[in-house]
Amino acid sequence: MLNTFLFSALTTAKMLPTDYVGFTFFTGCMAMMAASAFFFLSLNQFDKKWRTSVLVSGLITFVAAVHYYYMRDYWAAFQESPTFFRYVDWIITVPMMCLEFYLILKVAGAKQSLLWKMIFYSVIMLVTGYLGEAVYMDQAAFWGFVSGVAYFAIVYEIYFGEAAKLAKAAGENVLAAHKILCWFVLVGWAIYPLGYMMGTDGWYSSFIPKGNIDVAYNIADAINKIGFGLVIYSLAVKSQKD
Ligand SMILES: *C/C=C(C)/C=C/C=C(C)/C=C/C1=C(C)CCCC1(C)C
Repeated sequence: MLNTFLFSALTTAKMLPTDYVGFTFFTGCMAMMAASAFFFLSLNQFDKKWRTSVLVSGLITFVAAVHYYYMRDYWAAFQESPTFFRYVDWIITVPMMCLEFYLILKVAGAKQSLLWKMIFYSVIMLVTGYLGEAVYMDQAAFWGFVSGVAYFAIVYEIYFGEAAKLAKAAGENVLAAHKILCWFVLVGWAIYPLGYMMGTDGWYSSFIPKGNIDVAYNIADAINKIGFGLVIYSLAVKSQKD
């Protein structure tokens, strides 16, 4: 028994054809790797002004690819949510997504304080989310609520705050890209709290069906990280043309 367990933990674990969660970890890993290669290999075509933004797109998917490589293994070995790796990934990549907002708004004079404000909100959002999901699971609804408030602070900032004002002053290409990124945050990021409510217990449990939290998170990550990167990539291509 112990031997079989060690065997599966130390070598490639067997995957059942019905393991759809494992499937999303594998495809998620592959998609993040492919996206990173795409962004990195495109860097040469951009001048200095846009290169940093596209580089950050590639770093976001690359950091995710490395975490997916571990999460995929962890799931295969234990059939359990790799919550720890998940949050380590998010605490690195979500601030990098805030950095993308800041970088494209710099042409309109974005200050570093905007960047730090958004990073602050995202750290609160993720630390409290982790507390509810992994530490104080019997208070998941409370911590999820605190996390949700921080999430809405980000949404407010990009739709109505300083970031929104800067976007209007940054020219039509940046404004168009900013608007799409806003949609990613409002709709694409909303999948995460939904997944959280599917995987934890709280007042919402009577109407949110129980489901696998990892499937929701894996789909959301692929949409948001690769999608975000592609918006930045297209903005760079477009701005370089005109
Ligand atoms: C690449 C990873 C991204 C964009 C992760 C985003 C994560 C969130 C927007 C998570 C939000 C949560 C809430 C709003 C409430 C419940 C707890 C969280 C952490 C799942």
